[in-house]
Amino acid sequence: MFESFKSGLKKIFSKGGADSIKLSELEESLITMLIESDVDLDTAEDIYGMLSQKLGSRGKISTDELRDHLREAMQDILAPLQEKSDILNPGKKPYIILFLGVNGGGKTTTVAKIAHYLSERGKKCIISASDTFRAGAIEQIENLAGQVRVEVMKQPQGADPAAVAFDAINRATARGYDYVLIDSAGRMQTNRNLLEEMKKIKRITKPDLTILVLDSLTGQDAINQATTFFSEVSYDSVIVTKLDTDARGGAIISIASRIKKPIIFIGTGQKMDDLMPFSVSWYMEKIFGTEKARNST
Ligand SMILES: Nc1nc2c(ncn2[C@@H]2O[C@H](COP(=O)(O)OP(=O)(O)O)[C@@H](O)[C@H]2O)c(=O)[nH]1
Ligand SMILES: [Mg+2]
Repeated sequence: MFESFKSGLKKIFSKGGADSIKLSELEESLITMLIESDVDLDTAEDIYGMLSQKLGSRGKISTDELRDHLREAMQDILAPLQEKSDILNPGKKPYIILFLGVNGGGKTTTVAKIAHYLSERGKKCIISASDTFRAGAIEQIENLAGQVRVEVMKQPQGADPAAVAFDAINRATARGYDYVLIDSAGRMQTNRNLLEEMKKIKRITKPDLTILVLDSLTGQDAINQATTFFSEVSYDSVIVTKLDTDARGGAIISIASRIKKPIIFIGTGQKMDDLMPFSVSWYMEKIFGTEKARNST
């Protein structure tokens, strides 16, 4: 995971041979490396700006110092976005979670993974199969939910997604379930109908938490599209998927700085267990290596 980010950093740290780096040479190589690792330009420039402020007017810096300052700068960007609230103790029953995101991003898989995560911890869930648009979507969620033994509320393809969710909420309320997890459709951002459909789902189900599911591999364009499109449908937090296949790893930083919502979980594979709560220290360890991570935080 994140191999090219790690090796890019290593290259920066080994610049200047011995153990010190000329600042004049750092700006271009650092920003280029960050961009190549999928950090967006504004954020890359911010990181360099924070770094150069920490360094003041000195002309040279040791690699150890550079590493520490860079860690701090990146941590400053990420830290405010660490989720504090606990999804396991929401204080309301049933707790309604709506999942949004573009097609192929990993929504349906993530809904099933979250259902698995919660039911393994003794919580009773029902999934609403509210992607009634895409052929095969209902079978897909039924199949995944079957694997993790979670109930699905469904209607035939083409049904009103909000009506399915409404049924799921009624059932959960009647039976004292803890969570309703609502999958949704995700056609392209330009599709006004989808936007209206999502607004309607939100209006009718009044979710307690709305999660945007983002594929870490789709890069800058996807973040742009997602922010533009979903600015019309508000959401509270983000789950980033496919980090297992993301060698670049900078998408996390870009998402954090551009979207400014807490990243609460990350997807790390196609299996139902491949989900983990996101932690800034875990990410920093992955990027910078465990050795330094133990000393700070
Ligand atoms: N490697 C990997 N694949 C994932 C992950 N999450 C989802 N996928 C795959 O991405 C594809 C699209 O996922 P799906 O849940 O159908 O996306 P949706 O269209 O947003 O509902 C499927 O083949 C999933 O198995 C992940 O964390 N890692
Ligand atoms: Mg889906």
